[in-house]
Order: sequence, then C-alpha cells, then structure tokens
Amino acid sequence: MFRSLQILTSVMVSVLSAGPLAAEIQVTDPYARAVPAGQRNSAAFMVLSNHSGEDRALVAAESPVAETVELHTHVMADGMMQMRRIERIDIPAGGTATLAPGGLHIMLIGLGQPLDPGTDIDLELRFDDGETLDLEVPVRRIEMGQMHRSGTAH
Ligand SMILES: [Cu+2]
Repeated sequence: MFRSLQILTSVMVSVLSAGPLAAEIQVTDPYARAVPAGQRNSAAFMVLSNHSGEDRALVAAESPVAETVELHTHVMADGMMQMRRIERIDIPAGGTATLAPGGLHIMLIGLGQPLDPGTDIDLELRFDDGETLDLEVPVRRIEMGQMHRSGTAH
C-alpha cells in the first residue's frame, strides 16, 4: 500500500499551459511592397513559424492603410499566373509558412496612402485560435523581376 502511493506521487504530471498561443507563432522578416501614390493595391510578406505542438492557421489580417485585407495565393490557370483569395494559410505544428512574391501573400486592397520605402505599416494578424499579433511591417521596394513588369501583381 505504502509502496503504491510512492509510485503514484512519482508519476510525472504534464501540465497543459493556457498561455497566449499566438506567442508560439513567430514572424520573421515581414515586409510590404512599396507602391507609389495612386496605386490602390499592395501586399505583405513574411515567414510564419509555428513553435507550438498544434497546427495553426492564419485566417485574417487587418491594416489601417487598406480598406480590405485578404489572404491570397497564386495559382496557374489557363497558362496564366493568377491571384486567388484563400480562407486560411496553414502553419503546421513545428513548421513554417512562407509568404513571398509570386506565392502566398497578404493582399492590401484599397490603399488610402502611398506606401513609401523606409516607412512602416501596422498589420494585425488573426489566427484560427482567436489570438492576434500586431506587427509593424517595414515597406520595401521589391523588384518583380521578369514575372510582372507591370507592377500590378504581387
Ligand atoms: Cu493578391
């Protein structure tokens, strides 16, 4: 009897932390594409790392500089690279999601101001567990290379 009690008390109990889960999402190298005055759309990019043991997803974003912020990806359709709105960007447990020109991005639609290189914009990310993350995202000039000379794509 005494012996079994000893065994019981030595059992390791794993305590589930109820801490802020979004803190387990790390944002690396965020930036937004510089656009001149009069251009209505831009996009933001970053790497999202999930240090938690559960799959997470980015499900929404907001910014005071844009009327609408959407999550987008690029798909090949009819031989053309096209942007498509998506509901979520999955960040697997222990993994990353990379948002980059020509791929996944956060689309800033209806800009109320030019995005000048060297400035920052506020961007709020919302995750599937309801947590949010406030970012200050530097604006950078991005060469679109041979893909999009027009500067209209992201
Ligand atoms: Cu887009």
